[in-house]
Amino acid sequence: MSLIIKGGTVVTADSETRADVYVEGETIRAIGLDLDVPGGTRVIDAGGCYVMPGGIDPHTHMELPFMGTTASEDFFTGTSAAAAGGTTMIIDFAIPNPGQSLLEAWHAWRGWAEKSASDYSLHVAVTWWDDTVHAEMKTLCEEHGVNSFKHFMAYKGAIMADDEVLVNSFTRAAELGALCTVHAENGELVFQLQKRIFEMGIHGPEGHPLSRPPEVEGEAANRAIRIAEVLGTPLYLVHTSCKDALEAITRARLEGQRVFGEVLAQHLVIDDSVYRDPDWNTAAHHVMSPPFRSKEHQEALWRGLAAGMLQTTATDHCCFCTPQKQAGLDDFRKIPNGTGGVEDRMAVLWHHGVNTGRLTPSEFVAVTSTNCARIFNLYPKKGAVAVGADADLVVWDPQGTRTISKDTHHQNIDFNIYEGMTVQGVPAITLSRGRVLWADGQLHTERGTGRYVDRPCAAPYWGAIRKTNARRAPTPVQRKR
Ligand code: URQ
Ligand code: ZN
Ligand code: ZN
Repeated sequence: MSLIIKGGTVVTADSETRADVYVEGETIRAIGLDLDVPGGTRVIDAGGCYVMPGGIDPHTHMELPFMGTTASEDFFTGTSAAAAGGTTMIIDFAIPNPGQSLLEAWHAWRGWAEKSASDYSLHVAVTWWDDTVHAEMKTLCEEHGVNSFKHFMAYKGAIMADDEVLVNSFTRAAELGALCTVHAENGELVFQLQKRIFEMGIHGPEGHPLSRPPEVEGEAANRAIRIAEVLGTPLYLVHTSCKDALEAITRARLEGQRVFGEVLAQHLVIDDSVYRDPDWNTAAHHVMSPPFRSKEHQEALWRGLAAGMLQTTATDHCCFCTPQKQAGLDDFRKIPNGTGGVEDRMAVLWHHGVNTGRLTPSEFVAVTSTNCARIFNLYPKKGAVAVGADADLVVWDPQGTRTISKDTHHQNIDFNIYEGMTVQGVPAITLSRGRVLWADGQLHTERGTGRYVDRPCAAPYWGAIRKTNARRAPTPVQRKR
C-alpha cells in the first residue's frame, strides 16, 4: 500500500520545508515536491498543516500494578489515546518487585503490551541487587533490546533503590553501555515527612506536596548525578518538576557530564493550588510524584526546556479512576500516585509552547519526538521524517482547536487534569508505520498492531563520558620498606 501526504510543511528538529512525503508500506520512501508516485497511491491532503515525526512518549505506565491496585489504562486503550493526540510510540517500564527476576518482569510486561495499537519499548527498573540482577542486566541488553535501566529513589518499603543498589546498578550499566534513569526523590525524607504531616492531623491530598517539597527532589537529583559522574554512567532524570532538580542538571551539563532531563507536560502548566481544591476527588486526582509545584518552578522549567537543559517531554501516564484514588480517603499516603495525559501532551505543549513563542515548531519536534529517539537510540528509525524511517507521522493542524475534557477524551480514566483547557493546534491525522490510526476525529486502531522496538546500547548520542573519562587511573605509591 502506498500513500502520499501532499501540500504540507515538513517540520523536523532542524528545519521547516514545504514538501510532500511518499510512503510505501511501513516506510518513508521519498520527500520532496512533484514526486513521481505510482497510480492508485492514496493521497492525504496536508494543505495548511505541518507534517512531523509522530510523538514519542518516553514515560508511561500502562496497566501498572501499583499501591494495591492496577492502573486503569491498558496498552491498547493507552496507545489508542496516544494516537488520538499525535503520539505514535511509548516507552513504558517493566518494574520487578524487589527479589523478582528482571527478566521475568520484562516478559510479563511484554505479554501485556502485545495488545498495543502502536509501537512500544520497555525500560527495566532495578529495584534490588544481587548477582542475578548483575547477570540479567547483560541478558536484557544483549538479547532483548534494553538500553535503559530505571531507579526509583522514592517509594521506600516498595520499589525504592537505595545507594547500594544505585552504585551497583550504575556500575553495571556503564560496563554494558546502557543509560540509567532515575525518579529523583529522597525516599527516606518522603517517608518521614509523610508520617510527620499525617500526625499533625493533615490527612487530605493537601498533605501530599507537603511531604515531598522541591528540596527532596533536588537532593536526590544531585546525588544521582554525582554517583553517575564518579562511575561514568550516562544519566537521565525523569519528570524533573522543580528548579532544584533543574539546577543540578544544568550544573552537571555545563561541566560536561552526560546528563539528560525530562519534563512532564503537566508540570509545565498546572500548579500546586490543585491540592487545596475543596473537592476531595479533584485534589486526589492530582496526587502524583513529584507533585505539582508553585508557579515559579513552571517558568524555570519552560526556560530549561527552551535552553536545552531539558531534552524531552513526557506524561508519566499512570491512570487511576476515582474509586481507586479513594483508597486514600482517610490517609493521603494511600492515594495511588499518578495522572493521565498521554492524549494531551502534544497539543498542550504546542498551545503553551509554540503559540506563546517559547518553542519554535522545530524545537517542539525535538522535545516531543527526536531528542527522545536520539537519547534512547531509536533514531532515525523513529523520531525522523527521513527516507528509510518508519512512517510514524502526524499531520498537525495549527488552526484546529479542542477543549480538553474527560467527556470527550479517549483515555480510560474518569478525570482529566487539563479539564476545560482549550488548545489551538491539534493532530488531524496520525500514522503508525504507514497505517492511519487517527483521522476525521475518529480512531482507527486495532489491538496488537503495535510492535516492540529494540534499543541497542552505546547510543552515539551519549558520546564519550567526557568528564569522568578525563580522570586518570590511580596508581599505587612506591614506598621503601
Ligand atoms: O513514580 C512514577 O513515575 C510512577 C509510579 C507513576 N506515578 C507517579 O506519581 N509519578
Ligand atoms: Zn516516577
Ligand atoms: Zn513514572
